[in-house]
Amino acid sequence: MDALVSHSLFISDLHLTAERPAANERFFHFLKDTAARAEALYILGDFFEAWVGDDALAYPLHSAVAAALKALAERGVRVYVMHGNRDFLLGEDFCRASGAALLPEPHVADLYGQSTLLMHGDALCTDDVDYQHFRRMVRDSAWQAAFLRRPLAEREAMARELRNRSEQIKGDKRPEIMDVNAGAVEAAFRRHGARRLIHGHTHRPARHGVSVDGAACERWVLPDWYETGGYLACDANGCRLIMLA
Ligand code: LP5
Ligand code: MN
Repeated sequence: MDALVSHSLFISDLHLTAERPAANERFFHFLKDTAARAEALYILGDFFEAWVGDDALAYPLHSAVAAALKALAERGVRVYVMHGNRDFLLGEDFCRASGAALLPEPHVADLYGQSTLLMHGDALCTDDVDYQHFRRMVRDSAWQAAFLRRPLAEREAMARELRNRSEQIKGDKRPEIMDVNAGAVEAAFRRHGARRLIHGHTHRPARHGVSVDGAACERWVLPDWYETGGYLACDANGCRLIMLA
């Protein structure tokens, strides 16, 4: 994207962890080489592999990531984060340390005159009934307050256990139920009166044309960063999905 044209960037599903240093390095380069030329960077969830509370800012990787975002924000790039299913406990301390503003989910942004609905994407996977049940439990504020009262090491151990269970359970789920439900997508377009939706979570990067009540809408799906990573760049002329080499 032309650096001189005002544009905004969208990323998600980086799953940053000290166990995948190559992906972390790719992200730090992306901030310097690419995001620094944008007017806004939107991080639409699952930025971290697992976030068990803002006291996890003490980890070297987490503080380095927050500091790098802060440096970007101080150069004048607006930085936004949205919760994903891995990092729904990102809170005020993270925002203060990173200079990022937390967006509610869903959020409608005015992108160069085009109303654009932003989501992580997990809420659209309504066929994954077990997951939606689990989601309601962990998004409950009383559940979260009780979880956050536990010691950090205990929360980490629970998150690890949950990750293992999730991987096992996913192996038994049909791939279709882990994708978005077409009816849920249409309902989201309708409810928010948007013609464009950007989300991540499914790790199936693509642009889908969707017709909603006769109106042409588009759904952009962001890539994960396990292998190469990539981002969506939008300006007044539209959006482009760019995979990193
Ligand atoms: O992220 P992805 O694509 O791998 O999988 C998701 C769904 N899984 C999850 C769980 C996350 O992977 C792990 C989140 C770590 C968060 C840390 C903070 C909070 C810690 C809370 C500790 C209790 O979101 C997966 C979906 C998939 O997306 C596709 O959409 O299918 O959903 C599941 O696998 C959930 C199961 O279907 C149902 C939940 C079973 C609960 C088992 C309880 C085990 C508790 C262990 C705690 C000690
Ligand atoms: Mn996700």
